[in-house]
Amino acid sequence: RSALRGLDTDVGSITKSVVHHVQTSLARQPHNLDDLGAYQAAALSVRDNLILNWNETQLQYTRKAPKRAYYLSLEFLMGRTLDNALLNLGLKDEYKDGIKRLGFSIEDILEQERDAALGNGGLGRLAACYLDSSASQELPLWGYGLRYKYGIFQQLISPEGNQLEAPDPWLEHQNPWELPRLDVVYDVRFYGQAERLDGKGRAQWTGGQEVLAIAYDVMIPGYGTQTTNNLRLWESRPKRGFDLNSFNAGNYEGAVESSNSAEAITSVLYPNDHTTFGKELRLKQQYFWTAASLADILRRFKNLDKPITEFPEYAAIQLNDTHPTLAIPELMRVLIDEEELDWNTAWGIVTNTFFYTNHTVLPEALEKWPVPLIEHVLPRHMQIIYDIVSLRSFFLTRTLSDASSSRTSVERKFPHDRERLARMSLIEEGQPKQVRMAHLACIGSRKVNGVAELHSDLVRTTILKDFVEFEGISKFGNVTNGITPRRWLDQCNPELSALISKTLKLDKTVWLKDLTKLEGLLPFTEDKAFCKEWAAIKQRNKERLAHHVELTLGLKVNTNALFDVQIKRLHEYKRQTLNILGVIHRYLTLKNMTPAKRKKVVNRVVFFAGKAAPAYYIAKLTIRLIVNVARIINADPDTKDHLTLYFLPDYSVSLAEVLIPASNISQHISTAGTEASGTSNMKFCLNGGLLLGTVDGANIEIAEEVGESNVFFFGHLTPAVEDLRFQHLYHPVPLEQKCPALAHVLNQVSAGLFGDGHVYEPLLNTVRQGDYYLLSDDFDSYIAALGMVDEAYSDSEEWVKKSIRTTAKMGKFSSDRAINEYAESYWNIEKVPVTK
Ligand code: 26Q
Repeated sequence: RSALRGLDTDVGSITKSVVHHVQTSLARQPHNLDDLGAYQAAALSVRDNLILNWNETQLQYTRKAPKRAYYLSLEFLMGRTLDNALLNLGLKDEYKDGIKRLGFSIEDILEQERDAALGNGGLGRLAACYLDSSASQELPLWGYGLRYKYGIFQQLISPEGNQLEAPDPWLEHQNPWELPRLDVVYDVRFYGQAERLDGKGRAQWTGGQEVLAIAYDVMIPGYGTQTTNNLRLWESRPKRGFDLNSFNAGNYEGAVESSNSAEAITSVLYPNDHTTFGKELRLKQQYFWTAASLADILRRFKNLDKPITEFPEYAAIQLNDTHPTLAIPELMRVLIDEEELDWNTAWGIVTNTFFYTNHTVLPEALEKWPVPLIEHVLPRHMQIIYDIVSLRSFFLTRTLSDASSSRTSVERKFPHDRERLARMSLIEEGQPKQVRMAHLACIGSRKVNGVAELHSDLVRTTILKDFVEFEGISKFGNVTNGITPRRWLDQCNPELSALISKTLKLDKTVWLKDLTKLEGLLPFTEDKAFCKEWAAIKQRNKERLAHHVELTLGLKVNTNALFDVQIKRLHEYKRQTLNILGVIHRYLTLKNMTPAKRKKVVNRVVFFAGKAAPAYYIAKLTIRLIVNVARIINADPDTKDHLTLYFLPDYSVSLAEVLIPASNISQHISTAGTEASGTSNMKFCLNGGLLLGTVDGANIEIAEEVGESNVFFFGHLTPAVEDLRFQHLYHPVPLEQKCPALAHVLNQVSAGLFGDGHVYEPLLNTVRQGDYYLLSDDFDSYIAALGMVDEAYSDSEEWVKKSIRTTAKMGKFSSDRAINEYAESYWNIEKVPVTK
C-alpha cells in the first residue's frame, strides 16, 4: 500500500482495477480495447484513489475547522491530469507496469487525454500551478471557477496563413476528473427590481431571471501528501426546464429561449485576454460565479455556528484580477439585506475578507463596466456601489475595531483636491459612466499585490498611486509568481529530473518540494561527464520536438541548430512583431552573404506558437506574416540550412510541455513595463533554456538570481518608455533615419517578398506611425542581442555551463514559495496535515 488509504497499489491490484473499470464503468471487453478506452479505464482507476484522499482531506478540514483560503478565478488552465495525478500519488511506475501488462504503453495512453483548457494564458495557468502547490503544501485552499462547456478555441491556420477558430468540445468524452454534485445548488438572480427599504441602506431585490448554479468538483492532489484539495466549478442550468405555457401554445422556440439563456452563461470561455469589455454575457458570468461561490463559502462558514462578524477569521478570498470584483458588492448585499447587518459592520467584514491580485497595468486592459449595464443586470449591486461612493465607506479604516473611531476621508486628508477625488472615484465620468473595477477591488480588499517586483512598483506608483497615498503603502505588496516544478520539470522533462536526482544524490521527492536544492548543481559545471549528459538530454528533447513537428505538420526540423522559441498569446505589447522582423533581418543578411560566410553563422530554428483574440486584427495579421515568412524562407535553398521558421498551430499546455524542454533560447521581449510578470520565462529557465528578453516583469528577478552574465538583455528601460512615446508623438523622426535596418525590413515586406505586401500594411503602419510599443527604439539593440546569443552558443562548453547555472538558480520561482507567501503574509492560514 502507498501513502493512500484503502486501495491496494501493487501492480497486480492496479491491473485488476483497470480491467474492472473496462468491464463495469465502460461496459467494454478488455481484449479489443483501443488506447482511448485504456486511457479512460486507467483514469477511472486512478480517480478511485483521488476520491479517497479527497474525502479524507475534506473530513479533516470540516473537523479541524481551520481558516480556509478561496481562490476565485474565471480561468483554470489545467492541461492534462492523468500524468500529474500519477506523479502526485506516487504511482507512476506501478501504473506504467500495470498498463504494460495489459498490452498498452503509458506514453500512448497519456496522449489520449484532452487538455482542460479553461483559460487564456498566464493568469489561468498561474491559478492551476497555485492549486497544485496548495495541496502539496497542505494548505486548506479551494478554487472556484466556471465549468465552461467550451474552453479556449482550437486554432487552425488557413492556407493563406490566417487564424481560424474552432470550438473546443473538451467534454465530448466523459470527464473522469470531475464529480458532479447535483445536490449542491444555488439560485442566482439577474435583472428585476431593487427597492430601498429604509434609510440604513437595506433593500429588497425581486423579479428578473433566476438561474441555477450546480457544482462540479475537481480533485487536486498534492505531491507526496495525502492532501487533495478541491476546485469547484459551477455550471448554469435553467431553474425550470422550459416554459410549459409557451410550449403548449405551440411556441417551441419561445419555450426554450429562457432555458437557452440560462445555459449560455457557462457555455464558453471568453477568449479575449487584456481587451474587449462591456459584454452583457461576460458580466453575467462574473456575477453568476461570484454569487454561487460566496453563497457556498457562507454556507460552509455557517455550519461552524460562529457569529457572522468572525467570518474573516475563517475565510480569506483571493480575487484573481478584477474579474471577481462583484464579490465585494455581493457580500455587502448578503450581509446587509439578508443578514441584516448595519453598513459599517458589513463593510468591516468585507474589507477583512478579500485580497486582490492585479495582473496588468496596461490602461486599456483595466476592467470597466458601463453603469447602465450594471443597473440593468444587477440593480441592487449598482445601488451598493453608489452607496460605497456616497456613504464614504472607503474613507473608513479597514479594521473592524476602529471602524467607528477614525473617520479620515480623502477630502479631509487632501482638502480641495478635486482632481484627486475624480481620479480616485469608483465611477468614471463619461458617456456612459463606467465603474472602475480595479478601484472597487482595491478599496474592498485587505491587501493588494502585483505579480513581480517591477510590476508591483508600477501598481503602487501608477494605477493605484492615489490609493497608496491615502491608505498607506503597507496595504500594497508583491508576490512574485511561481510555477509548479512537478509539471514544469519532472513531468515535461523526466530525463533531466532523473539526472538532477542522481547528481544531487537526492530523491526527487526532496528537491521537487524544496527547489532551492537545485543550487547543489552549481559545482557540477566543472564536471565534464555531467555537462555532456546535460547537453545530451537537451538534444534528445529537441529531437522529441522535431518528431512532434513531423507528426503534426509533416515537416523535418534540423535539430543541429539553435532552437529559439517564443510561445505566448499574440499581443502587440509582447512584440512577436519585433521577433518576426528580426527573423526577416537575419534572412536578408544571410541572403547577402557568400555561401562560405553563411557556413560560419550559427544555424537557427525559430518556433512561434500562440493564439490571437478572434477580434484582434493586428495580432491575427502578425500570425499571417509569420506563416508566410516561414513559407518563403523554409523553401529558400540559399538559406534553409541556416535559418528556418515554424508557426506551430493550436498552442496549449501540452504543446508547451514539449516545446519548453527543447529550447536553447526563449524570447520574452515585451516593451519595458508592460509584461506584469510572465511565467513561461521561469519554465524555460528551469529546463536549462537561456533567456533573451527586455528588462521587464519577472525577467528582472530571473537575472538577479542567475546573474546578468547568464541572460541576454536588451532594449530601453521602463523609465524611458514614457519619454520615448512623447518623442514619437511630438518630435517624430522618419524611420529611414532613426533605424535604417528596420526600415529596410519593412520595405521588403511592403514590396511583397512574402506575398501580397499590401495585406501587411496595417501591421507595418503600427511601427511606422506612433510605434506605441517602441519597436523602432529597441530594434538595433535587439539585433545586437541576437548576435551575442550566436556568439555565446558557438562556445558550446560555456553554453552548457550557462544552462546548468540557470536551472540551478531557479529555486525562487517555485509556486510552493509563492503560495506560502500568500498563506503567511496575506491569508493568515496554516497547514492542515492530513494523515491516517
Ligand atoms: C477580461 C474581460 C473580458 C474578457 C476577458 C478578460 C480577460 C481575460 C484574461 C482579461 C485578462 C486575461 C488574462 C490576463 C493574463 O493572463 N495576464 C497575465 O498574468 C500572468 C500571471 O500573473 C502574468 O505572468 C502575465 O504577465 C500577465 O500578462
